[in-house]
Amino acid sequence: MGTSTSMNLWTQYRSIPIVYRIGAAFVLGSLVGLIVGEPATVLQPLGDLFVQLLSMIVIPIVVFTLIMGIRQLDPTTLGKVGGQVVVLYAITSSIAVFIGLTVANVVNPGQGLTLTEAEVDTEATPGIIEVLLGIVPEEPIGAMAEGDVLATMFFALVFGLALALLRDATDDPQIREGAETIFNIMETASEALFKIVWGIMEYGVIGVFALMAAVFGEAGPDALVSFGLLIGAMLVACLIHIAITHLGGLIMLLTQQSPIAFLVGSKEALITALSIRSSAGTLPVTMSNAEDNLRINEGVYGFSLPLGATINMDGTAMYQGVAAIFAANLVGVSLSITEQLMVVGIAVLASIGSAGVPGTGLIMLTLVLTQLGLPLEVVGFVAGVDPILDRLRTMVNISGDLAVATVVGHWNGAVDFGAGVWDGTEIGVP
Ligand code: DAS
Repeated sequence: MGTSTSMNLWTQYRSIPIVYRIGAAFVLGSLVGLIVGEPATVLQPLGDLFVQLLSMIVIPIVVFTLIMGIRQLDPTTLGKVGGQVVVLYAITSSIAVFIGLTVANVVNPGQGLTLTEAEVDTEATPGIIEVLLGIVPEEPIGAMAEGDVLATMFFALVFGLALALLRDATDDPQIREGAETIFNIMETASEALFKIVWGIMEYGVIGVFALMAAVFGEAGPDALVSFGLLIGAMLVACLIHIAITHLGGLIMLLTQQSPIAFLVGSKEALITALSIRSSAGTLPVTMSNAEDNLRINEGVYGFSLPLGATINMDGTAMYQGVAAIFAANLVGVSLSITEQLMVVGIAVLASIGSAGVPGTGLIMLTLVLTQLGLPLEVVGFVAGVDPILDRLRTMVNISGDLAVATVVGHWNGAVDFGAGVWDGTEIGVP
């Protein structure tokens, strides 16, 4: 094949929007995994590279974007924005658990299955006090090095606020100018990081293909068939929550914007979340969608999205409800309303202490099952298909993060949605 022909093919390939190339890789990878089976897991390292590339820039993006966000926001409004974000996170996560429990009570996943013996890790996530204290880093650079998003956010928030106050409330012109210079440097760094994000997404076509081939190669049709009801119940609950809570309640009711436009503007982040099962790893793409497509003010998303990637996990909370009913059915018991309300409380609180990384929901399940006195073997039992369930959870987590950011941006006059009616056309996305 001549050079010009291959160049022409390459140009045509690049002309296809990245999100469609990644979506095709997702489907093809799944089919290859189901056809080839176990040998397909040899592709796993190519998928791991994609996740590592995204993880590589999570901390820098959180630091620079959050500080840039504060630059946009007048420090006095941060309290208002922060309060609105946290309250909406708690409300939507609670609704998610109720939806999960309701759907599971109707579908009744796990009935007719018999529990097999399995070793599980019973280490529960840290207590709520420990989690809250852990937000203040003893060593900020250490927290960044360890990828502790919450502690990094806290330090970036405090540093950004200090810079903003130096810029706005100091008589010394030299200090004011210095603060502005640091902000300018960070703005350039933030732009450079978003350039890297789109470069990583180019590789994502290969990474997503490999990830899906490996997971379906390992799980195979038998695993899928035996857990069909569990996956089905989770899928239905996710769709109901996204449709009613995120699109109906948050986007249409609270911002009067088009839900389709919201989905179109969030698609890269949703597909990435489905592919890599990590809210933290998806964060660079989530922020890019907030900036370029949903056109939310950096002052809002720069604060709400890193926080959301860590503490706002609607999908994860919902899964605790679905899996609790599945576990109860596996051992032939039914959960009382009080026990199911306990699941709501545990799921919402535990999600605060859980990081947005693969498998968080599975670890959280040990906490819920312990509290309910249900056998921990269930965690090992569902672990086989968790890579698939985790993708659904993470997608809902990201959808909730972006929907809340859109509402809070709208409330604070910080969403321009294309100067009026935002028709969902992609803006600035290669
Ligand atoms: N994978 C988690 C996340 O990144 C969600 C989960 O495991 O429940 O949000």
